[in-house]
Amino acid sequence: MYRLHCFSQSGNCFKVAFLLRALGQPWEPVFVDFMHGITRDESWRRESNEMGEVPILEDGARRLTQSGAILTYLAEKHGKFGGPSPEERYEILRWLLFDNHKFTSYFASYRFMKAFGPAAPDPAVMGWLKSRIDIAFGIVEKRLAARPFIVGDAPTIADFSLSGYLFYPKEESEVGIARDYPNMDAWLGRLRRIVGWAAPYDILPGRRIAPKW
Ligand SMILES: N[C@@H](CCC(=O)N[C@@H](CS)C(=O)NCC(=O)O)C(=O)O
Repeated sequence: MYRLHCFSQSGNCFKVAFLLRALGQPWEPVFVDFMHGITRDESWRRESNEMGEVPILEDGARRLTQSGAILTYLAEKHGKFGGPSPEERYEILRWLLFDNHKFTSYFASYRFMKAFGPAAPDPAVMGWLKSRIDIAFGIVEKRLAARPFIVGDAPTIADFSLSGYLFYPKEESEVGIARDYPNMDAWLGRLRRIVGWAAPYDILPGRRIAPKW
């Protein structure tokens, strides 16, 4: 049985949970009290992840972190969603890196400050992040005009990675995907139809928090 260290607000955790479900693999959640700062604790870092981050996936004695590495591990191990050829696998890696650097990272930071931050967000910081989101989302929107999934005709872990934060309620970010990004909106609809998909707050542990700012 896989064990996924996670919490409900984390789209990075959702990426892994969604893949485990789509692969039909049983897993149990291990709740990480991120909102009360556990991942900044030195002993947590020593015992769980020196990078101070979730998700963490336990597979027996093996412990993996970084959602991109975890998705790659699971796709290879279970022979699904990892791309059939070396060319596709490099293409998937290219999009995982883009996602971690520019797509998820800016959007997740923006949403966190808007919905869960300890103080009202600084408009200058939010404006800068939003400009970076607009560029990254524009790139994916254009990409999806020509193909149903990020790498081609079938879903891969690149789709699980890029979409991880986009299934959360719009009120948490006020970024209107349905209004501004029709190709992404249709793509999210296709991903929702993958057997195993469920809304993040229905499958990840931890209390739901109303958006604060
Ligand atoms: N690139 C990492 C990002 C993970 C990440 O930033 N996780 C958040 C929770 S969603 C976290 O633990 N952040 C702690 C921090 O940034 O200090 C991944 O994809 O796993």
